Amino acid sequence: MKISDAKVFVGGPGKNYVTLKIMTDQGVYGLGDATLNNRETLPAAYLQDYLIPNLIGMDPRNSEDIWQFFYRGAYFRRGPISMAAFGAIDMALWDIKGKLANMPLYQLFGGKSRDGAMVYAHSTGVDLPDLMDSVESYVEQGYKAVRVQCGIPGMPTASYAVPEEKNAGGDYITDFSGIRPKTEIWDTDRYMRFMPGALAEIRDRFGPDLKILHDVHHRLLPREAAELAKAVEPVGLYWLEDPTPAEDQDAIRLIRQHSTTPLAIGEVFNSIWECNKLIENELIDFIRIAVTYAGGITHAKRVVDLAGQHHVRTGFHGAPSHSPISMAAQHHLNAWAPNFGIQEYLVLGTPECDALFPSEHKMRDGLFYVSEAPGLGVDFDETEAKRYEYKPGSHPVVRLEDGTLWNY
Ligand code: GCO
Ligand code: MG
Repeated sequence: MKISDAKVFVGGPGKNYVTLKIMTDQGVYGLGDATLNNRETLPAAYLQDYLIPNLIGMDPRNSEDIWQFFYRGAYFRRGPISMAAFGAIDMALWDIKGKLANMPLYQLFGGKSRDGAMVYAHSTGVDLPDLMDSVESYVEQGYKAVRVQCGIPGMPTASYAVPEEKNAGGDYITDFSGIRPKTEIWDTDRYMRFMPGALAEIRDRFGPDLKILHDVHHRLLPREAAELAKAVEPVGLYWLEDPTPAEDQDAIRLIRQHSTTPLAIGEVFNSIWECNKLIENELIDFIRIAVTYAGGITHAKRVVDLAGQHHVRTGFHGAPSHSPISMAAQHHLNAWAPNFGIQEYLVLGTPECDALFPSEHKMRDGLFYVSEAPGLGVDFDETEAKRYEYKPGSHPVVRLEDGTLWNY
């Protein structure tokens, strides 16, 4: 059996999804997602210029050897661009494997450990009452877990994941007005004065059962993060995410020494080599890698297995920049993983998105149920895809009030 062709599509409804389709000489095809948010043309070029010409003629069943060929064979290893490109190939090869076996992917991992897998939604508000309304609407829809992000009184601009004004809608992460980013202004003191009390009010209003998550998005210094983690202990957060920039892993040790608040980190990691020490030293509670950015199912599964030996649960990244293809790969891992924790899930199910990526996967009452279709269980409609093209966009950049550049 041989790979006969592979194509890359960039575009989608309100997102630049990078979709890979691998064809075989036996008619079976597989799908992968190489979307690297706001840098989408780069994994697409890596696929087109280097990986696909090597892929043609390979036996698609040898997904492990193909992964090793691209990873070890690249010489310059890792990094988000190459790992997203390998990740898409790997997902597509697992999709083919599942279709050949006529089994949904979770069966190839070892079957189901649960029926519905818990997801969390993003609630956000320009201020606390606005955020409370947003949480309320998710609770009413049956969600068991929500991430809460709130506008900070006196902050000069909206900060991470907070709309500029009420009901602004739109995409709060990507600005599609061009390559040059807009600027957000950040003030740690205002954040630190406000956030612990706001989280406590959310807990009081919604009671003990709701799982509350909060993403600091890399904004604090290690000592500040330890102070926050300690201050929010009475709230009983499900997790505190990315309290400090992920490059400095000793910072996590400092936070850990001062607080028992559960820590989640890893959405920007690309390999096991960035999280093995954090996991082995049991410094984190949740590992946030994404199947796309961490080299596909083959590599992500190694991280999940290592994490399982150290009481670290999964909390795969699921920002809206991931297409339903990589989300399906994660949902299959979630159905299987004995150390599954939670899945970040943003409702992708617009009619346009469903038309482009048809599937039978279902979300109900805050739990995700994978379909029984073979492979990933998601298709890709190439006719629909013709409606979309690449639109340049950017993440915002963050500065302090005096102009110093900070972490987005
Ligand atoms: C999350 C993430 C995202 C990132 C985004 C960047 O927890 O979902 O922090 O919101 O900001 O993926 O492209
Ligand atoms: Mg995050």
